Amino acid sequence: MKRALITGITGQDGAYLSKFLLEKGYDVYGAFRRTADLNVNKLRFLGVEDRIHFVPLELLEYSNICKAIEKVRPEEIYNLAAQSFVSLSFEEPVFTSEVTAIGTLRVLEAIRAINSRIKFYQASSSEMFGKVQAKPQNEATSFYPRSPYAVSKLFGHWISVNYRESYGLFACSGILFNHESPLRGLEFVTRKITYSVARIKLGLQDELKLGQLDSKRDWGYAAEYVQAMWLMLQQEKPDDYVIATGETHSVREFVEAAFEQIGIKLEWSGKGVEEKGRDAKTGKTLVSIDPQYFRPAEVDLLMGDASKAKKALGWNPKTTFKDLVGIMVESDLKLVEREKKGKGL
Ligand code: G4F
Repeated sequence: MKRALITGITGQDGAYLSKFLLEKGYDVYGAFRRTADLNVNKLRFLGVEDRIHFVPLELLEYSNICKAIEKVRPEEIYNLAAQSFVSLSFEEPVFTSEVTAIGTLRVLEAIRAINSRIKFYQASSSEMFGKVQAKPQNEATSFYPRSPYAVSKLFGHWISVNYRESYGLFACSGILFNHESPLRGLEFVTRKITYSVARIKLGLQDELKLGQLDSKRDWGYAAEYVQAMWLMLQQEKPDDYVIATGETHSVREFVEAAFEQIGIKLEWSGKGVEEKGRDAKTGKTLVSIDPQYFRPAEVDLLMGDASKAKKALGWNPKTTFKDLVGIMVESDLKLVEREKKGKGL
């Protein structure tokens, strides 16, 4: 039985990857931070929380990472842990860098010291393309990060490449474009939208307040993206791959599609911070702008070209943008109904 160690096991990707690896017959070890409550909600949602071996691991402590690796003796390590909220990285740039950038280096150093045959997956991000230098973006596109988060991810990416080239580590970097699901954190725009739409439908909320409506993202389905992580580590040689759908949609389009799911057509009026989205039938304001959600520097457009992954890994995204919105709204309608009855998740 192969052993995999996953950092960031309690997040969206950690949960989907755990389920996927368990189905492949892996023994899955999940790293958790002793300083935070162990929140297994996402793992429970997928019905796998009882099958994970939890190990304490703190990315800020080198010796702690070594202990976890020595104890687990994994064949594969998936480094998914990060301070991954772009907005927060402007408020906490030093912490973000310590965890997201130097944390990755600590894991690589520990692998090099303990067992350089361990295969390593680094969760890189399309945010590294930032102010994009080409459209669509692929593995050859120059990076131009626009936030402390993206700069940290870029360090994690290059240090993984560097350890592969310098020390022969089997280190792969998956440059994943935005990937969403019912397990996405509520701080991210897609889930904030679908959860709010469900609350509006069930009469628990009047309005949804958002920031930049015209940012465009390449949104895929997270459950499919974790398969690509595993596939990268099963290749003969380590390499880096862009994982994306190849389609781009604005936040505005996501909002419109989400309201359509509950039978509401939105009509827009006004400009800038005065813009409103109204129910075309009733005229009721459902969406407005709150400048607190604007960022000091924005990434305007992301659109990935995953040709390399399609060819080399045989990976293909299947869920369409419309289906993704549908899956998320439907799941949140069920969740909010339960919450309304006082049952929670
Ligand atoms: O959902 P977001 O916060 O995701 P963002 O910044 O694209 O980053 C996510 O995807 C990356 C992959 O490219 C990951 F690396 C990263 O860890 C994270 O998972 O924001 C998407 C867009 C932005 O342009 C933002 O300004 O939505 C815009 N937006 C508009 N109103 C909002 C809001 N974002 C959030 N979070 N909340 C809003 O109210």
